[in-house]
Amino acid sequence: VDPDRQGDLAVEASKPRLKRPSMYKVIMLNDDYTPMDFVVEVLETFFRMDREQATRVMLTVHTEGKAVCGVFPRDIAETKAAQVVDYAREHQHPLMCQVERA
Ligand code: NFA
Repeated sequence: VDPDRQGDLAVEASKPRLKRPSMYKVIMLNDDYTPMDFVVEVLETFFRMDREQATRVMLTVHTEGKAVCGVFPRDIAETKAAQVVDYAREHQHPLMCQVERA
C-alpha cells in the first residue's frame, strides 16, 4: 500500500462513530430552609441566569417542589449539580440538586 494512502484506508475501514452526547437535566429540589435569595444567587452564578429568570426558577422550585435549571452533556450536568451542593454546604444550607437523563 502506498504509505500516503494508508490514512485514507484507515478512515474507510472504521465507521464514522460520531454521536451527539446524551443530554442530562440538572433538577433543583425544594427544601424548607435554604433562603430564597441564596437560591437566586446560585442560579445566577452556576447557571448564568439573569435576576428575573433566576427568581422565576427559584419560585417554581419553591411552589412545585422542583424545576429544571438546565440541560447539559453528562459531565457538565454532574459537575454543576456537585458545585451547587458543595457551595450550599459551605453556607450550611441543605439545597439539593439531582441529575437525570433528559
Ligand atoms: N423553600 C425555601 C424557603 O421557603 C426556598 C427554596 C427555594 C429552597 C428553592 C430551595 C429551592 N426559604
